[in-house]
Amino acid sequence: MIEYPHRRRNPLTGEWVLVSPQRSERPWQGQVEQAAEEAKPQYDPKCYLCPGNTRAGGKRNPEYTSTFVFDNDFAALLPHTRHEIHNHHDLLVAQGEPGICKVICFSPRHDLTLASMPVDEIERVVAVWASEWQQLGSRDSVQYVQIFENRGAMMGASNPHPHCQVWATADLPTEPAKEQQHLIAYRAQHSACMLCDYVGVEAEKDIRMVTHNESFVAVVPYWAVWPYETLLLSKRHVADLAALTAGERRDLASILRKLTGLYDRLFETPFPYTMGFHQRPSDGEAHDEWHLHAHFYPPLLRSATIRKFMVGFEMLAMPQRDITPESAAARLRELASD
Ligand code: H2U
Ligand code: ZN
Repeated sequence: MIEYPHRRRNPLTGEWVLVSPQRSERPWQGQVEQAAEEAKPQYDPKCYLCPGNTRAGGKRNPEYTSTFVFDNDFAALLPHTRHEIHNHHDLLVAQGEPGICKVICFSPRHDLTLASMPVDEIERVVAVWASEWQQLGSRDSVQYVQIFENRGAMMGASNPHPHCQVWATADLPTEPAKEQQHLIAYRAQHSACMLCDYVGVEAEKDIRMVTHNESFVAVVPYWAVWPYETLLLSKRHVADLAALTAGERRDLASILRKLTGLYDRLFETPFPYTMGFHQRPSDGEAHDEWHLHAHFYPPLLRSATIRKFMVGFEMLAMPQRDITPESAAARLRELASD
């Protein structure tokens, strides 16, 4: 293991992260505090996602009993926008961006999370993700479908009721576009899939692996930026959620429950994060280079309230971390064996 300051390359984006392992020995300056957590009711009459309640837009939710999908009442993208370019000046380029934004409630229960839902209920969520991805992606105007969950007030989630969002866009957004470019280049150079190779490397080294099952692995990637960032990868080379077998969907549900449970135990707090799936674009091409994966980006550093900020050098130069991905993985793995 490298014990001096070094930078590591993210092969998915080509971006580098500065790792300063010598600094994680510095005196402890943060205080360990537990965030006060209120017990949540199973049903909250004021929640706009609970069954039977009225949303901010005035629409009423049905008395749903499993998952529930609706069009976001405050959508960032609108379907009838014209996809036209406005460049009156080379320095002032804009383009109309048509799209669709939906919200998916995971459960009628206000108090559950992925970590506390039964696996068969998470499996239903996985099935809804797959069908939303497929349905939205099959529209001519949609090139890419992003499924993501913001969890916790720290990440801007507006409501604790378990839910995620789906945004479908007419263009390939920045992050998946970077990944696609690097996946294609790796495939051309190595005649192999980057992420299939990466699953092999991590399985062999076994120092950044957090948990795994027959179909999925969760690792703290070698190039992680956030202290406890993880990458969830399918073992089989599949490009999207819809291509998973029933067994793989179940394994995905089960590893999601496991991983989010480990996160919650890490600082004994409901762990905030943004997570989301990267899948092949929905532009009608085969995209053999794509390999289904999910990124978990949690902001916490040392306790329920002490988070990492991306400021200073990180904003102006490059991201930096002290605790190594290997020690973050070891901490999460220890919790798995408790
Ligand atoms: P977040 O918790 O990740 O912010 O997601 C909640 C979404 O739900 C958010 O995008 C939408 C917000 O626009 N929303 C509705 O569509 N209807 C409502 O009544 C409130 C919130
Ligand atoms: Zn609710």
